[in-house]
Amino acid sequence: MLTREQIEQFHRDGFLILRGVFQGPELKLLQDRAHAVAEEGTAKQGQYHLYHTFPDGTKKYYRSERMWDRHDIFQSVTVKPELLTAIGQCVGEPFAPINDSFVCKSPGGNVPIVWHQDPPYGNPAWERTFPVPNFDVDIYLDRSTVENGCVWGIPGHHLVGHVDLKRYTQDELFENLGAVPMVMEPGDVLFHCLSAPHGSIGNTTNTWRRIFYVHYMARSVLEVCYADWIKNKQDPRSSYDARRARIDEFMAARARLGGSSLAGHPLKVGPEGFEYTGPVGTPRNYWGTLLDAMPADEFARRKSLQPLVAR
Ligand SMILES: O=C(O)CCC(=O)C(=O)O
Repeated sequence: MLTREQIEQFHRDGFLILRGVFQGPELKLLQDRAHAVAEEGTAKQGQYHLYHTFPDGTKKYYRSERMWDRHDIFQSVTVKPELLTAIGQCVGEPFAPINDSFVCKSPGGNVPIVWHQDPPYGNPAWERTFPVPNFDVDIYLDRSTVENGCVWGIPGHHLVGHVDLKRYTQDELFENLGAVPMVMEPGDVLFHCLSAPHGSIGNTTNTWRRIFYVHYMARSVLEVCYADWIKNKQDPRSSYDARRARIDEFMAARARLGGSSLAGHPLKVGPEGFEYTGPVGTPRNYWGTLLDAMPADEFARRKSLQPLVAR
């Protein structure tokens, strides 16, 4: 369970690190199955793997999609009660797991992820951030360090919608604007807001750096921010209701692996998905409330990515 201070930090910075959420045999199985997916992708076998193309035309595996359909463990960790509790405390309304992916920096792979905001915030039409908190949940499978290409984030700019990152070089974004390296251990979890500027350098070490990403959302976030996903009728799971319906499947996978149930946790499953029922949480539409209270000059300063004054 998060403390009030952790929740406030999350809403202030747009990033929150949770230490040691996954441990022991659960973490080991997750690492092993993720490694099997990485080996498959590296060998250019199977489906839904992504490859980075270097200027000389060579390709390097760096990402896979649809992890939930590959092994029970990916569904099981997605519904770990302690994790769902922390998510519910930060969202402030019912939510469901909507999307997942796996980013894999192999030893010496040297694939950078250039600075960006995640969809939909690369689009300048998003002048303000949607009022319901929207963040990725990043489950770390390996030690992630400055040397092996950890994620860097610029805290404090996630409420102001699109930010013009192209005004700056990649070096400036890493060095001059208050970027922080997210140094993580296996089993740690990072909450990162989709709207928060972030990027990472390539991995030139002999270590792996792998992260399982899960995007949980409230209904309104999917239906407004990702309306195009729903319109894609080729994906039978496109609607919120269809994705929310997978919760039972995920809980069954967790039970098969002997994982803990929701019993004893401040959580319930309702028609709109998981609901946090404890006392220390986030009010509905909280980012809208924060934005309404933000003076215009502060909004403009955050939008321009000027370094924030000491808080
Ligand atoms: O894992 C990383 O280095 C960053 C991944 C990322 O930002 C993304 O997939 O949007």
